[in-house]
Amino acid sequence: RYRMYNAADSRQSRTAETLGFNVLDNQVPITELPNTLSIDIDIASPECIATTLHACDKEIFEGWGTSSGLQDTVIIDKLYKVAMLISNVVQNPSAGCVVISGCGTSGRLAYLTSRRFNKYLRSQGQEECFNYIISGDNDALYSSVELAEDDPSEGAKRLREVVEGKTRVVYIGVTCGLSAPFVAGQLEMCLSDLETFTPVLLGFNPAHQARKTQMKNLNKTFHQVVKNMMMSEQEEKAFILNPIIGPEPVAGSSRMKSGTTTKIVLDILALLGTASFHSALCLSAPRLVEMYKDVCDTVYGQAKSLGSLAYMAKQSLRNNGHLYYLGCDALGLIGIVDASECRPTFGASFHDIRGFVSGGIDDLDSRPISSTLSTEDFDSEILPNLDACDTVIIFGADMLQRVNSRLFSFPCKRAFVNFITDEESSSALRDEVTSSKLDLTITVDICFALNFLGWPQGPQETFNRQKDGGPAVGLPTSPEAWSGTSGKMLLMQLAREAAMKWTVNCTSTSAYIQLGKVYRNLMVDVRVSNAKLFYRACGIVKDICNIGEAESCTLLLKSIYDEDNLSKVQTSGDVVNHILAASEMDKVVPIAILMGLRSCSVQQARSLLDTQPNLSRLLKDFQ
Ligand code: F1P
Repeated sequence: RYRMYNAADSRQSRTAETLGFNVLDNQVPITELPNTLSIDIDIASPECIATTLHACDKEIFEGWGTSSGLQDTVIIDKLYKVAMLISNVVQNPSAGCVVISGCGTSGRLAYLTSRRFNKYLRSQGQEECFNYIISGDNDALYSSVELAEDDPSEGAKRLREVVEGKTRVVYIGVTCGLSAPFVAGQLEMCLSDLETFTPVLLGFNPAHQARKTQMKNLNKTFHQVVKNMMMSEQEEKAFILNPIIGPEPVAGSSRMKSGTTTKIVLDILALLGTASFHSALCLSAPRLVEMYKDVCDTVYGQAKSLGSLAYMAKQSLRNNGHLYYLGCDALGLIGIVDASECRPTFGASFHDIRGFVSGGIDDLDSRPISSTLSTEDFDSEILPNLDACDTVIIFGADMLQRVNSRLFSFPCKRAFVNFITDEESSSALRDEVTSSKLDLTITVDICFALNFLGWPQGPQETFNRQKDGGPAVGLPTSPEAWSGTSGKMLLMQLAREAAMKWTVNCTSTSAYIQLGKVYRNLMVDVRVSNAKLFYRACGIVKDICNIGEAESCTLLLKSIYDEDNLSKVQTSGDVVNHILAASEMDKVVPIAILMGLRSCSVQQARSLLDTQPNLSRLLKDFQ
């Protein structure tokens, strides 16, 4: 298999051009490369899949190649500079704001961060100053609307709306691959008015690997935008935060490592930017990175249990059952996000994996979304129909306390994942009956990851009681220590969120790997829903079938249009037409691959897939 990858390396120059990424230096961007550590992930046991994901995630903290990942001193230095700018905005929210923007997973993390820190500012009696933008608007928070990512002018328009009336804006544009036109349009807008904006670009490729295809409505490439950013960066009027963290465990699946690193970087920036409210915690960027590393190691320290959880999930999906995540607050939201990402990544159906949040979506009133996402919806629509093939995973002790007791009388599988920080150590689990009705319980104890920060004395409950006029026993004694106590809560929440993200990403990815949706470490059932994914799909067909790029593109089009003989209109159409047509079709990439390997017709490839839906197994037979 390693030999296979060496061969793949030598094919990279062709792939690069197909992908339109890097015509100059003929390299596939790091975020699109297959990771050599996960080469055998498709034939690994569930436990081994978890340890492989851990090995890949470690690169976030330990670096990749010659890079030092998140510990890179240049990156750490820039984190402080950007945090200082955020802090200025936090002190003066009427004039300024922080805008975090991105597409897909990046936009979802923008939302989660701004939501979390606005709540925190409110709890400190401060004005909110974090805003988020996601391409495709709020519906894209919980379902993919990927075509919207390709429009730079829409990005600029949205940014203009959000910053109206503000004179100081810290703009953080997230695009893991340094490629999203939606973000490029916003960066360009910021660069044209550096009095108002300080643009920050967050992504995980070296600047020279930024995408080099021409963008519609902008007349530039992303690479040119990055060059302009670099010029302004010399005067500290713009910043590029691009730690190199290595390729994804499933090639190109930026919801995984890149998404997690996005969360960590945004958390650190916002924590340091709001440090005046939790000064007692003495936070530093390297120590925070350490904390997340400890959380990561702790989660994956449960590789055996994570493997069992993913096996349960896979069994449900294989037997046409479903997987449901239930959680409170951000844990619920992260579950919903993970579930929604399985559609574009693995060609999953909307019903396969679904997440629900207790209390529903509380803070989107002004921009409502159209899905049913609350645990009340789960209770009324899903619960009555649960059967033995379904698996329900309850995340967090708070969710276990609130879960509808009827859940325990249905014939489904039930798992409980608890993330222990200080906060929960005292909360007793519902009762013995509940625990005996759980098929699997996983306890992730992340207390120690947090302990090094030197908490102010006194438990949270005591602090709350005093605030409500209760007895003053064991209270924090100084205002700093008080602020530290709420800062401590914030850190616990952020650590739990990271643990949750690792857990659900591992569960769903592992389940789909076991179901054969990944071949070697390539996502062979990716949905072709925007330009980046169209070109990625071409690259996958080309590499697996070992053919030229023109041929791979033709196979993909045949599969998209369900036609062995393509018409002129079909072959000469714009990429956007292919994407629109592909959105109507199922199994576009698997069919194209099989046609390439078997030299067969679209229909024959489709019948093969009907007999053996495990694509990975099918491909192994043919290679
Ligand atoms: C944005 C994104 C990913 C998603 C998929 C399509 O990528 O929506 O979040 O998983 O790969 O693209 P990026 O702009 O952050 O690189």
